[in-house]
Amino acid sequence: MAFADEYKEKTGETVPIDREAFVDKFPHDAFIVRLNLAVAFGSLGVGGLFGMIQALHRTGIYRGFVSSADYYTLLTGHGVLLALVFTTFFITGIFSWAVVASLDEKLSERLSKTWFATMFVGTLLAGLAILGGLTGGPVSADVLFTFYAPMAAHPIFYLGAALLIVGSWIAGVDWYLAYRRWRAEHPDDRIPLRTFMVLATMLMWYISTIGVAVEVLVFLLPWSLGLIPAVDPLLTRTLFWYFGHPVVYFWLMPAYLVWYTLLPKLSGGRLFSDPLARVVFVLFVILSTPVGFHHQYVDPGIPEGFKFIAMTNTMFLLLPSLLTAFTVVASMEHGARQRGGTGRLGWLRALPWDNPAFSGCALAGLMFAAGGFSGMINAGMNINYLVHNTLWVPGHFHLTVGTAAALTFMAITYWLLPQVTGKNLKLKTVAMVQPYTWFVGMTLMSNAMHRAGLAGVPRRTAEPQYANVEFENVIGGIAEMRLQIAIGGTILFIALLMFLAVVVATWFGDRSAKLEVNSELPPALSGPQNSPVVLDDLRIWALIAIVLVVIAYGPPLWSMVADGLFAPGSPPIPV
Ligand code: HAS
Ligand code: CU
Repeated sequence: MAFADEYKEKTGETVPIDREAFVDKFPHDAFIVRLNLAVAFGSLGVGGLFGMIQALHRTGIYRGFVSSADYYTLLTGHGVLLALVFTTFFITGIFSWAVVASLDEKLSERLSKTWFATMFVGTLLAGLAILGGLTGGPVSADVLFTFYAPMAAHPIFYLGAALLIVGSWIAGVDWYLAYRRWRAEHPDDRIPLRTFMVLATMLMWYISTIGVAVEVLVFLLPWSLGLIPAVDPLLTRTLFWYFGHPVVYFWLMPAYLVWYTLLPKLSGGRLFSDPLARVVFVLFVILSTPVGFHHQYVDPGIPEGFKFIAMTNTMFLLLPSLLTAFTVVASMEHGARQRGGTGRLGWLRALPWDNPAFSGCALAGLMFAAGGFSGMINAGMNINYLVHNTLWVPGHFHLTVGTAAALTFMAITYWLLPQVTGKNLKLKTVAMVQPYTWFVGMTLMSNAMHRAGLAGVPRRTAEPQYANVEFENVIGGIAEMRLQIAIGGTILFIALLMFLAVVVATWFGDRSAKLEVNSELPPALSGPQNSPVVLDDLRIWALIAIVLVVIAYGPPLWSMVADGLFAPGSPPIPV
């Protein structure tokens, strides 16, 4: 029912609608965004529950939920539902909003329904395969969210994963076509920043998902169907990690889109520099992919020289995030000073810490500073041997994907949901406290995970038998770290329930005549006109990205396939 009719039915009065919300202007696109958000938040709830169960299980605090054998089923569900499903659907949702809102151009109704349905069916198949593991039947997929060989899943898991990715490809086409329609009418304009960010992210996504698509469609799926006798674990792992690093920027870049384009407004100011934001996204396009070997430093069969190239590229790849830290904090400071903030650090107090959309993004950024730091440690070839496969690594990625991305996504939902539902936020006090609750839970959990990793506690296990290890020179011991992880994990689950309560209350609330938020974005202090037009020519950056990928991956991949496509192992090439 149209909003005006519904209002009249309820109140008997006719109201002039003074809303120019996204949902009023683009009802179908708002519907698509809502569909994506619904799947994202459903996965978030289930995946988060699995997370709390694991935290309690592996720390030995409470082991009554599942057996240690089923732990891996839950661990797979946790990783897939949160890192792959929640993120992807939230991203396709917010990207659809970003493209439509910044171009003032609708998406294709047919195409958007198609990509959503493809992704949704894929998710159902993969989800069923994973949960099948709990039944003890023939369908299972206890392969963890990295799902490479030699562990094997039921074919429907691989099929589901493939559909999720193919759906995201079609979504990219939908956004690109909207851009083309806009371009036909605006031949000389610069690409609006939000759309530029979406297109750059998708370009990186196309280049990097080729690896996982080949892995799944050429190797894992035929292998699980019994069509080929064996796969080469090194080759399939390499194809996975070719995709496995850029996928983390597929999660991060949408958070950066929020930090660059929305956080300055939420802070009360304007983006410091639009050109710098474009440079950052171009750097991600170029450098995100030729670094995957930093996940394989300990793998035999990959020449050290190529691992070294990956390490060097990874260190260059810190640059876009360091530039982001500068630009985003400068924009926040500008906002704070507009709000009357003064002093060298005193301006921090003038920021709207009681607005959850703001505080969530700012706390996510703060935690990412720590997560980025542990990433630098991971990236060093020699120091990686100390932390690889320990609990340090989950400590790192709960700060990055689990906070920089996830908390930003939750925070901006408080701002976005009213605009795609036409309903003002409910349970505002719960929303206000929620980002802080997440922050406290994550501080406890990730800190203890990093320290436990240094003490040698392994990741990916239900039975880390380290109860009696004394860990000298640092406060507390293993028991204290386990307690912190369990308490932190439980607090995080509570924060998640708070978030979902706000979402559900808002979603099922009444539509509002006037929205408390609006989507007008102030222009950047330094606008796109201050940067060269070539920055927007994504074809050039794609070409450079592909050349770097060929240099980084060509020779090692060739040596892996040269000894037979399905044969395990390969002779190292001297460098
Ligand atoms: Fe990572 C492993 C290296 C970033 C996710 N990473 C992982 C895994 C995941 C993951 C999921 O080199 C595990 C995979 C598995 O299951 O095995 N990572 C890095 C490096 C970066 C990095 C160098 N990672 C991420 C991001 C992720 C993510 C982003 C998800 C979203 N990572 C590694 C390596 C491994 C690894 C190795 C393999 C480890 C192993 O041995 O297995 C860099 O991109 C980080 C750069 C970031 C910074 C921080 C900049 C600070 C900013 C904050 C600004 C502040 C604001 C707020 C806005 C340099 C931008 C201010 C607030 C106020 C109040 C003022
Ligand atoms: Cu990586």
